[in-house]
Amino acid sequence: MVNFILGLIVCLILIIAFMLFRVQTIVSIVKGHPRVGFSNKVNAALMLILPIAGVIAAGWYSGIAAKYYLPEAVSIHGKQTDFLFWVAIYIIVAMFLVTNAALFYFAYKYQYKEGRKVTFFYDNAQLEMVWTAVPAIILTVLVLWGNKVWWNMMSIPEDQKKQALQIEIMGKQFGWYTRYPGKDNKLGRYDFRLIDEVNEFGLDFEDKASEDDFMPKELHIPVGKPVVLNVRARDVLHSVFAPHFRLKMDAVPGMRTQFFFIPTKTTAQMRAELGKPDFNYEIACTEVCGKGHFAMKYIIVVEEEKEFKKWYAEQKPFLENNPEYRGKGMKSLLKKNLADSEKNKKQKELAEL
Ligand SMILES: [Cu+2]
Repeated sequence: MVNFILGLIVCLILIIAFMLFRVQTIVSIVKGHPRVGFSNKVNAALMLILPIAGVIAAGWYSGIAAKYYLPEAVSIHGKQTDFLFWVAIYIIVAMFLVTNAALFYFAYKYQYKEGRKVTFFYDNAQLEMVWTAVPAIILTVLVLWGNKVWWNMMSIPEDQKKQALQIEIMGKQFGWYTRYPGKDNKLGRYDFRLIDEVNEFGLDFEDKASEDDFMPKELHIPVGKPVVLNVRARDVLHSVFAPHFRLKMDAVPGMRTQFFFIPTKTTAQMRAELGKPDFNYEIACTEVCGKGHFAMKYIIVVEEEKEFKKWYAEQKPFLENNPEYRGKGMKSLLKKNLADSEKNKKQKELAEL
């Protein structure tokens, strides 16, 4: 209520000020003075006050908004993208300030004065050259640099491809499921037709590479080592978003997407730096994927290589917990389906007789 009354008062003051200016203008016209009088000076002064007030307000709000910025980047490409981002922002802000300062200052400086005449020039090739060339050079540098950073992020260098840890992450309404390749560092084959309530990933256990695959409850990765996330979705579009690693990749049904990154700080280091002993890196889903979308949180644990290896060795393959799946795969499923359909066909024929 108080805000409403305050707003009303401000509106009334503005309306009264506007009416006063109108009256003053009409009076000066009646008196035979030129149309531009005091209000011309007020407008000119406002041309200086407005941008200065605007810059102060924007500076003040940037301080408040800083807490909504992305957290510190803890991946190699994350640092590169952040640097590029801030260089671009500083250039944009500097250009904005310079051009707008000129715009408002000129409006002030060349306010109406009796007897002053405008200078008319048709064209100025030098000016055109400068304001075409300067932005063109700056934009070319930013685009080429951005392109380099983009390809650094999206392509996996050959030497790191072999030693990279391959992890699969699957989005499903509503949670994330991860799979590690086990000792052979090779993720086994899968097929959606093999999915059931236990075999969530639809793993094909006729493929030897599937036999040692394991599915932990958290994503563990070693610090300073390349990691490849193989992303897929089981039902609708999801999106893997881990802001600390500047990692974001859509999980698309029926299509594998990939994200390559190298973490640079362990969870323990981050906890010590922030003074938050319960801090965790996490993944959130950034695709509005249904009612339980908010629940798609998954913890990432970054640890020293030694700890990671120890954890890795302790994990039990899926087959060890579910031995009844051993040897079950696409071939046997297709054979079974074929036999079933033949049986059905025969039964149908018998029924028709
Ligand atoms: Cu989702």
